[in-house]
Amino acid sequence: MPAQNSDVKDILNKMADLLEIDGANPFRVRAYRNAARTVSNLPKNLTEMIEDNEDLTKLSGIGEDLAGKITEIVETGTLSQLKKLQEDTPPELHELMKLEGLGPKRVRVLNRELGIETLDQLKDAAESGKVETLEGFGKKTQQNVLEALNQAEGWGDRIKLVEAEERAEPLTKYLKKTKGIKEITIAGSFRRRKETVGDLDILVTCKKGARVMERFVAYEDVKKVISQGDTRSTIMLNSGLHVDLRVVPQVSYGSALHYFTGSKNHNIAVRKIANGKGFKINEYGVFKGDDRVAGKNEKDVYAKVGMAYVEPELRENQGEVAAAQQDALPDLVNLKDIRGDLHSHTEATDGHNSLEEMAEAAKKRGYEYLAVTEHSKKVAMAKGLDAKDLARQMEAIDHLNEKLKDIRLLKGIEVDILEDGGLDLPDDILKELDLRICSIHYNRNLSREKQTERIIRAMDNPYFNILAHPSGRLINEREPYAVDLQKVMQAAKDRRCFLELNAHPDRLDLSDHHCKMAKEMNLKVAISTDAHSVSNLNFMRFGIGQARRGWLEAADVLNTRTWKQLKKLLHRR
Ligand code: DGT
Ligand code: CA
Ligand code: CA
Ligand code: ZN
Repeated sequence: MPAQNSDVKDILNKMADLLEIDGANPFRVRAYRNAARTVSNLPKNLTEMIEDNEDLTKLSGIGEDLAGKITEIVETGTLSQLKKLQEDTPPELHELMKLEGLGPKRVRVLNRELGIETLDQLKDAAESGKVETLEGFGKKTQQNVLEALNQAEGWGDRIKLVEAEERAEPLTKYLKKTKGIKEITIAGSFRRRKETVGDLDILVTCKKGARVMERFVAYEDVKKVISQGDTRSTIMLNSGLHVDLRVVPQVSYGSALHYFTGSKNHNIAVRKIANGKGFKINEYGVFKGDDRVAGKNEKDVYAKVGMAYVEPELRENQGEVAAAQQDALPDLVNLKDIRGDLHSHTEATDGHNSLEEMAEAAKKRGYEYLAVTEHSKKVAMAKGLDAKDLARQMEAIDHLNEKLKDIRLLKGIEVDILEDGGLDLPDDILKELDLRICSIHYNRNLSREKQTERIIRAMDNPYFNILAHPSGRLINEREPYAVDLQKVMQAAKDRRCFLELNAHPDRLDLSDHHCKMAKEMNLKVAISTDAHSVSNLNFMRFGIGQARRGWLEAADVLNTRTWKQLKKLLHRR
């Protein structure tokens, strides 16, 4: 099984972690981290690049040595050097490093002084007060460690939606080749576009169930067959992901799709309504007595019990059931409603493509505009722009816009919000831009009050337009910083600012819950990809999924507007 880009990224990051714990040269550690970042933003599949003999050393931050390692990972699925390092390091040590507030230095101290190798051992040590006695730790750190352990408990069980897509795509392609297969759909949380997925639930219609199952368990990426039957089987992939497969007859397809899409709570609520009307509902159909009165397609299942069709993203039993009975469901935003992207980076900072390449890619998507929003100077590790650099880029954009047809580049910036709530670039350059998105990358550890105040103070600047990735979380990697988002949203509304729903699958920040909160406050949200390459513009679909989970309609989304309309909205006063 050739490795996916995300596998390569994970292995490179693991190398960096282990080297760091080992006390290796920081430059070496950083080289691995940069390479991991490059890989995760690549426009292409590494397997294909290697097959096509493309020169990997042309990629930013990748020399001969790393190119060789990446090739080894892609071809073998692992890295021999990593294996060696892992043998010398207790396996959970790098999990410890991921905890907020515990860098490699501290993990080394914990390991050396207390012999800690696992999360459980760390928990014991922190609970019994041993951690605070260590040099450089103290009571507060110990408390933080306990909190971080709590938060981390859920990680690892669920994978990001993007990774689920990467695993699902080759598998469904493979299954589709089975003779006699009619329908194939991935149901469950995947179909509901949940930001993380526990396992995959694949639903198939086929007359010969056993034939599908034989092919399923023979998939090359299977690590273990957990169960195998004629209508239902479960496998575990090498990555640890479980996949359930069900085969149902065509007459039950709609009901089965409804059942296995879930959520469980949504199903239970629908079943209750059905029962109240004298129907029985299960994965085989809707029944009145012994008669199947619906089941072939999903829309009929809802219609039969007196409900409007509920889009999968809404099926969380969060009010959608009652709304469907009253025919009062929202008309959810669609990918085709989006007229442009309001957050992107180019090779001027840490992106991988030129202005022109990004513009052409946006045009190809049918967009009217693309905002170029590089980091500001404070973010030195991403080569953030100072006022002079920015002025130069603005000129380049003006120049290019004269040439471009059917697409307009917007002159923007992703300006850092400083600790005191100031912005990282002077007003006299900010005011020349088409839009300003503002974000926090440093001083994440302020108290909830201070962080909230800091953001609101930044919004007092009349050039503040959009708060980017508002909570700062990275899914399964970093918790949000402490902040009162409701208060921030109210302040944004009062000042005619907006919030971003960052569509990058590692972020999806705002959460679905916060999207809904914004909608209820009538605060518009920008769905933006934070693209660092042309292919990243495709992340828009994840943002759309999240927005739909948050009940957003086209009118709730800023970038469904034409540039003419948008321009007015961005002009505060
Ligand atoms: P996940 O895998 O944790 O991300 O979440 P789901 O929603 O995919 O859950 P999963 O894989 O356990 O089950 C798939 C669907 O099957 C679930 O969304 C609804 C349905 N289902 C599973 N167990 C039950 C149940 O006990 N009652 C009902 N009504 N539906 C169930
Ligand atoms: Ca599932
Ligand atoms: Ca399942
Ligand atoms: Zn960005």
